[in-house]
Amino acid sequence: MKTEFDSSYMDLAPQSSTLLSEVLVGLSKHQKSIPPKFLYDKAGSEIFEKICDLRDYYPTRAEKEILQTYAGEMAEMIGPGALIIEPGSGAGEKVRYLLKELQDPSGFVPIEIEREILLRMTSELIEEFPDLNITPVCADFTQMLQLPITVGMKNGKKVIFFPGSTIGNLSPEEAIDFLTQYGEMLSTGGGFLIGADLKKDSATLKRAYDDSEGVTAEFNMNLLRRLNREVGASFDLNNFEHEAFYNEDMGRVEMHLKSKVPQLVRINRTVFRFNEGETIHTENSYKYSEDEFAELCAHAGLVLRKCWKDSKNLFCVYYFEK
Ligand code: AVJ
Repeated sequence: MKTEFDSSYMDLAPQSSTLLSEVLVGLSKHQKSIPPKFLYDKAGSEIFEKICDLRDYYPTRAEKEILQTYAGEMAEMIGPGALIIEPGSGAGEKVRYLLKELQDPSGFVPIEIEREILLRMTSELIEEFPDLNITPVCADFTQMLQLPITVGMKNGKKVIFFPGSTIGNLSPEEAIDFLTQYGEMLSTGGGFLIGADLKKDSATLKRAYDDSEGVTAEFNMNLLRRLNREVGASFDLNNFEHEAFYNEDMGRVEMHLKSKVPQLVRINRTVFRFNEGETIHTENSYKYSEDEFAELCAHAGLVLRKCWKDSKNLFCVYYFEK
């Protein structure tokens, strides 16, 4: 591992005790649930990369088309000397389109929960952009009140890059809180560049989250494997199955792990009972029309400057200013 960034590396990574306590809380609810961020351990992040290449999963392809086509326009709107902050940067594939076009960016701050993924992408970016000032932060971006203060101390124009429809994982209320909180660190002229999936027919959505190759099923089931390994859970993977559907009333795709039989599952010394057909809700993926999304962001005090869509109108990238 290269060490050029060690001096500025910030490690606020959550401990496995966080995983355990959040899972115990989630499984004690009437509708059992586990926060989607736990889907992205090393194996999960790798399976997610595969999802992004699936024919059935359109969002990544559509967003890349948008970035490829319009990164120049986006960079122009952002202007020179901006600090780019990316919560949940993952493998950091998308930010490259932007970094290539930006005029003298003052730095890049990727924030990622998975340390290995974060450090690997940082090493790659250092090779690719040797002049770029990179400050990797290993943290759960949904939990960190410290970050806006730390990063917010640096003055100058900041742009929060939030692609991939990651914002769709949050409920609208949580999304407004997130935008408001991160918006705190923006000075005037700063902004958000956000990718969000558009509303569309439920068959297309169903296919994207229940793909014919079973990769999304594998992604979802990996969570149980992780819990068995990391918090001593006793999930029998043969007794659960992947389920995904578009909940039109809520405007979101839901992903669940469904118990095929009545069963007991142990985590440490706590025993959880599952009825046949009972589910663990593992993820929401909210879909917004352009107007709905602009209105949501307005609640966080953000003004829509411009947005860009792909040629099939599947996905949208928005630029908001404070
Ligand atoms: C990374 C949250 C944007 O909601 O589309 C993909 C995650 N889950 N397939 C999404 C996901 C199942 C993805 N996000």
